[in-house]
Amino acid sequence: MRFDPKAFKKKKACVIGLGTSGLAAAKLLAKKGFKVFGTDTRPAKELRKSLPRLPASVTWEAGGHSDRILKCGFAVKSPGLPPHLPVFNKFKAAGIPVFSELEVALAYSKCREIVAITGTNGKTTTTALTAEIFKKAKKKVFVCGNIGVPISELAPKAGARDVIVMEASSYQLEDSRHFHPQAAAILNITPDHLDHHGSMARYIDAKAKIFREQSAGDACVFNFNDAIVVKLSRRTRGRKLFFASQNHGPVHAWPAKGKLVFKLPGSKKEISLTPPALPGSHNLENAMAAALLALARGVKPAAIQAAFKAFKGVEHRIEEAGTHHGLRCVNDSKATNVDSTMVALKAFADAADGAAPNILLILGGLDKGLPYTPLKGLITKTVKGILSIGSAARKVEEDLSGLVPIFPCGDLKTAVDTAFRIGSKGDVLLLSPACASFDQFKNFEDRGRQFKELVSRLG
Ligand code: UMA
Repeated sequence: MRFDPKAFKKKKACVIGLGTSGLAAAKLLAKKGFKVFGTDTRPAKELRKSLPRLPASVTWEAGGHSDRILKCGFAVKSPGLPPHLPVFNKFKAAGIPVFSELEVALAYSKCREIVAITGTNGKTTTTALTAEIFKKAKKKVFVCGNIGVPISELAPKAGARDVIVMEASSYQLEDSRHFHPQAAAILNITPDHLDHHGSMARYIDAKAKIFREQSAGDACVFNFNDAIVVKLSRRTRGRKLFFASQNHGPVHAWPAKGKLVFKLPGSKKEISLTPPALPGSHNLENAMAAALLALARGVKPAAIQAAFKAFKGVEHRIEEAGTHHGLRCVNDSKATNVDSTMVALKAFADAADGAAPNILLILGGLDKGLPYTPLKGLITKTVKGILSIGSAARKVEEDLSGLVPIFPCGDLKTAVDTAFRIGSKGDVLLLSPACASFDQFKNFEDRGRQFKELVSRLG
C-alpha cells in the first residue's frame, strides 16, 4: 500500500524509533496535522536528553513498545529497526499498515527529480559529489538520507524543479514499495548488515529496490567490475549505464591516462574529464558513478568538471587529520566493515607503490559477525602494526595473528597513545576499524571526531 496522507486523515500516527529519522518523521506528521505517538526502547532519561522540544500533538513512550501502539491508524518505521522485531508482528496482526520513513517523507515532496545512490561502500562520497555536480549545474539541491540528514526533514522542502540527492541504505530501501528515483546507482555489493537482513540474498534484494519502480525513461548506473551488481542489472527496466576500471564490454565510463572517459549510449562523442583529487581507485569509481548520474539527467560536462575540481572528499573517509609527532594521521572512521577497510588499505598500497609497510592500523569496534581474514593480504603489504580496540578486539587478534605485531589497546585513547609511542617519523596512523562503533561511541562520526581530537591533543 502506498502512503496516501488523505487516506489516513484524522488517524493517529505511530513512529517507531525516535532517533534522527523517527524524530524528523514525527515532526513532519505533526506539522501536517496528525496526532503522533512516538515509541522507543531507550530509557526515558536517555531519550529526554536527545529529544528536542516536540509539538504538543506528539506524545511518546520510552523503554519499549507497549500496546499503546495499537491505538494508531498507521505506523512509520525508522530505517535501522530490523523488520522481524515482534513489534511489527503486532502491527501485522492488528491490520495496521507500516510505512518506511522514506516513503512517508516523499509523499509530502513535490520534487520530480530524485537521484539515489546505494552500495555497500562509497555511498556517502558519491552522494556528496553528485550533489556538488548538480549545484554546479545551478540546481537547488537537497542532500539527505543515510548521509545523516533525514529524508523527512528535507524532501518536503524540495520544489518541483529542485533535485533530491539521496544516499539510500539497504535499511531504507528494504521497506520501500513505491520508491522511484529518476536516476539511481548501485556502486558495489559485498557482505554487510547480514545480522539485520538475515541473508546475503535479502541484502541484495533490498539494494535492488532502488530501481524496482524505474521504467525506460529512468537511468540506473552499475559497477561493471562487480559480479553481483552486473547480475542485478539484468533486473532493471531502466536505461543501464556501466562504469568500469577499463574500457571493455558495454561500458560507459572508464579511467584512461589520468582522465575519466565517458561515452553515453547513442552518442559518438567521448567526454574526457580530470577526476577529483582524491586517493584510491575506489574514488575514481565514485566519481564515474556521480558523473554518469548527472549526464543521465542532462547535466553538462563543464558542471561535472567544475565539481570534480572543487570536491575535497567527505569527513571520516580517508580524511587527513594532520601530522603529529611525525605520524601522518588519517581518519577513516566511516570504514564500518571489512570491505571498506580493504578499500582504504588498497588506496595506500597503490600510493606506496611497493614501499615498506608503514601503517599503524586501528582495528576493531562492534563486530558484525564476519571474518577479518580477507584483510590479510593488504595488511602484509601495507601495515607494520595493528592496534586492536573495542568488543571485536579478541576476534581481530585471532583472525589476524602471525602477520604483524598486534597491540591490544582496548580503547581509542590507548591506541593513539600507543601509536605515538611506537611509531616512527613518516608512518601513517590510520583509524579504519572495519567494525561498527556502537560499543564505545555514539556513532562513526563520534568515533572519527574523538580520533581527530585525540591526535591533535596528544600529538
Ligand atoms: N529503537 C527502537 N526499537 C528497537 C531498536 C531501536 O525504538 O527495537 C530506537 C533506538 O533506541 C533509536 C532509534 O530506534 O532511538 C534508532 O533508529 P535508527 O536505527 O533508524 O537510526 P536513526 O537515528 O533514525 O538514523 C538513521 C540511520 N541509521 C541507521 O539506519 C542505523 C542513519 O544512518 C541516517 O543517517 C539517519 O537515519 C538519517 O537518515 C547511519 C547508519 O549507521 C549513518 N546507517 C547504516 C550504515 O551506513 O551502515 C545503514
